[in-house]
Amino acid sequence: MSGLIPALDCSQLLNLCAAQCKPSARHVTTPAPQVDSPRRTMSADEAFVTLATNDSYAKGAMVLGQSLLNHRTTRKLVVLVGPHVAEPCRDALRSIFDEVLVVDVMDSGDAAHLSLMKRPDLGVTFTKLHCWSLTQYSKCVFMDADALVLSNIDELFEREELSAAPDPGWPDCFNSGVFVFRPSNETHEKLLAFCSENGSFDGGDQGVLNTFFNTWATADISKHLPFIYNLSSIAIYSYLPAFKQYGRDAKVVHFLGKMKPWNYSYDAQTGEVKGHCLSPDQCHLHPDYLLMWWRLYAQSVQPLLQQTYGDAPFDSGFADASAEGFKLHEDSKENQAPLAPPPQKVSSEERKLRWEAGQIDYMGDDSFDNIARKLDSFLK
Ligand SMILES: [Mn+2]
Repeated sequence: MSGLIPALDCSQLLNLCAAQCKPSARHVTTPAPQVDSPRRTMSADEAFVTLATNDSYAKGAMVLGQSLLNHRTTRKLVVLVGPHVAEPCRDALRSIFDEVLVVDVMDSGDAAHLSLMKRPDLGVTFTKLHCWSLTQYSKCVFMDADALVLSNIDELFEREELSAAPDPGWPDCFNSGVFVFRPSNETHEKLLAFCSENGSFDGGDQGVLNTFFNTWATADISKHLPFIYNLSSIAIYSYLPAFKQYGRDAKVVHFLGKMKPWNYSYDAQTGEVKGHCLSPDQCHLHPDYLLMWWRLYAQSVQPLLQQTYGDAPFDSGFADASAEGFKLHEDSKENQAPLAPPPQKVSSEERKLRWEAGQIDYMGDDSFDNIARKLDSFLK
């Protein structure tokens, strides 16, 4: 099953089906990025800031940084790295970012909440709070390393602290994957004190920041960033008609959730992402955005890592026919074979286009049994 069939309730499903009956060919178009753009004239006291606590997130940070460069940002690029990020990764980061700063990981220590969230890795994102200590800058935009920029977003610097987009799960909270802030030692210290006194209601930085900046939801609408500055892949599938209407305006995609683009692999020969939707609960990532991420990685980041690692082995993320992941993918395809329409092989991209054009394969891939199985997997 591809990521076609979203997690919808019955009424949404009906809306969707009605929408499908009209011919519409909405799909994500790839903006043509300017690769290897010359170094920009820079605004020295404003910066985009991201965070990488391990080598995987470092790859994400490299893709994010490169996407900002490709869209010709005029601001500086800063990455905070944890002590475990390997030296060759730091070297690669240095060729994309203006500053690579090592910070100590500051765990929230709130293990109960963290396990509740089933995201034990979230504790380390407390390191994010360090971004307030970057007082060499007057204003910054923080972006998670699992974000990808689709167009120039320098206009975000016209906003004030704390500006952010609503969280798709609870829109009265902001999502802390993209936010505008003003570095300040005073705010930094207040945040740390607040954090140690009150903990975090979700065990992560988003809980802390939302209770600290607790007037965000009501006080000043100019601090609500439009959702297109932090479009989470989960939201795409929970409100597909809105994505069809507004998705083309997306400026930042945020690969929210457990599965990240770097958890897949990429076949550079065929240009296909491998392992997408091996299991239904991993299908949150929109295949077009996932492919965009991997193309950028293959074009600009992997060659950089190849250089900094030299002869030392590293996980390129590229699929190799002999690799275990590839075999797994092939095996799972074989297991699903009886469910698929016999010999005619349709790519998931093609199926999506057909679905969107109202050409739904009711007897095959899009059969009610398949849809029901998909819904069950989300509702269990
Ligand atoms: Mn994130």
